[in-house]
Amino acid sequence: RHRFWETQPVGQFKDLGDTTLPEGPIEPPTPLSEVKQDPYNLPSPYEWITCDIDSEEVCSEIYNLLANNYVEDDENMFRFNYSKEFLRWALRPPGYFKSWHIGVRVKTSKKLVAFITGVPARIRVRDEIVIMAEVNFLCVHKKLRTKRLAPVMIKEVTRRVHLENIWQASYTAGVVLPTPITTCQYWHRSLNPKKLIDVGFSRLGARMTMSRTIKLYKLPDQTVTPGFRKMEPHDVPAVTRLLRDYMKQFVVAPDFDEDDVEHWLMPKEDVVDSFLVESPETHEITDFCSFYTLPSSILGSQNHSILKAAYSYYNVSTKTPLLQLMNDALIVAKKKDFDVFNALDVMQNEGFLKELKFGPGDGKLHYYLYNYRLKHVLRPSELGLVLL
Ligand code: MYA
Ligand code: JJ1
Repeated sequence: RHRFWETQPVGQFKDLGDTTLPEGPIEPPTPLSEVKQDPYNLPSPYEWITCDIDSEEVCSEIYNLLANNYVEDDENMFRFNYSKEFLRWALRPPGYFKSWHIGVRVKTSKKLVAFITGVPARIRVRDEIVIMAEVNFLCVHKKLRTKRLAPVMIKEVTRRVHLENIWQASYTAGVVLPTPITTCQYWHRSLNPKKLIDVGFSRLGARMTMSRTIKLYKLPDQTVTPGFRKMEPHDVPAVTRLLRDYMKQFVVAPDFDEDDVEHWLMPKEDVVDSFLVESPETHEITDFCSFYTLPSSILGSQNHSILKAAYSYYNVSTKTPLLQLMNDALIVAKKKDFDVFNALDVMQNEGFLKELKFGPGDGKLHYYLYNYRLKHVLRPSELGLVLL
């Protein structure tokens, strides 16, 4: 069934439910001298490149490859359109390795036709901190699909990760592979229902008119929580403490330090937005919410070419009810002209999705670990990890 994945150190379908297998690494590390020193062979028309994402030209080539060939929904109506600024943010976290930004070019034309990336992360699994690569942006040009290029790219990124003495990875996919640690549901909150309906992202509900629908999704102009404000640089230590304490409850979650929080959560225009609640009395930071900007190209519409989507990222509520905090997040997202606010049913998100008028989407997201076994599949609410 899975001729490539059956050869890899990942949980296999046949082992699901076998609780005699231990939790933890599936294979031990090998001495670095035993890691293959030269790249895997590509079919002869192609060559490996290490992408210099500092270069405006290279960044544009990656942007264009992804904008034309990356993930689509099941009816091919929308395609993720990560911005260049977003890609630079996603690919240059603290301690990143340039060698993990891997492209494939056609030797003769130098055209970029495939891409895969890793970035380093400390991920806590129960009470172990595991150094991992987060693998993302695997993309093969539409004209080169089903030629088994993806397994070579995955093996090459694995080799380059091993060369840094890192032996585990985390990744997500819309497809089922051996074997998910959990499967999450996408939920969507309409902010601009008329546009969403016009472009086929959503439909008029039964016994609903356009004007009733617009009224249903109306939001206040101003946030309601006293002390709700944008995160600022001086908040990094307090937000780190708040987040670290909150993330303890999840089985799998990032182990963020202040450098990570500064990189991943400081607001960056059109990339990531973060807000917090500072108690007007004590000036304590008690709550936090964030979302990232990931537009999609609209493939069929006469009237619109871009769907502006916000994706729920990390949220922490200790004092403000999560429902109210996320309602304020919706209010600021609407003000920033997002068309839709998306969220997965991870962490405590189930506690606000239905109440805040999110509806389930037609997409699922499967989460995976490479070379790390869990005894049991997790519930989405046990997962504290959001990948971009
Ligand atoms: S998920 C986003 C993936 N990208 C897209 O969906 C964009 C649009 N699609 C494409 O560009 C292509 O269809 C891709 C496959 C490139 C996805 N993850 O070359 P093929 C397996 C893993 O003939 P193509 C993201 O970026 C498939 O089951 N494997 O197929 C995270 C089959 O293997 P098997 C996948 O369609 C990526 C084989 O590939 C995926 O031309 C994490 C067929 O290859 C997928 N999304 O190309 C990667 N889709 O026969 C793993 C298909 O066994 C990282 N396949 O079923 C693992 C950790 C590595 C680091 C380890 C360090 C220690
Ligand atoms: O966005 C998604 N689905 C939308 C559009 C569906 C268009 C037809 N297929 C959707 N819309 C309904 C919204 C509605 C609003 C009012 C309330 C009820 C709901 O369902 C889906 C997620 O649901 N997105 C995708 O399919 C994109 C791919 C997802 C997998 C991504 C994996 C790759 C990431 C790797 O890093």
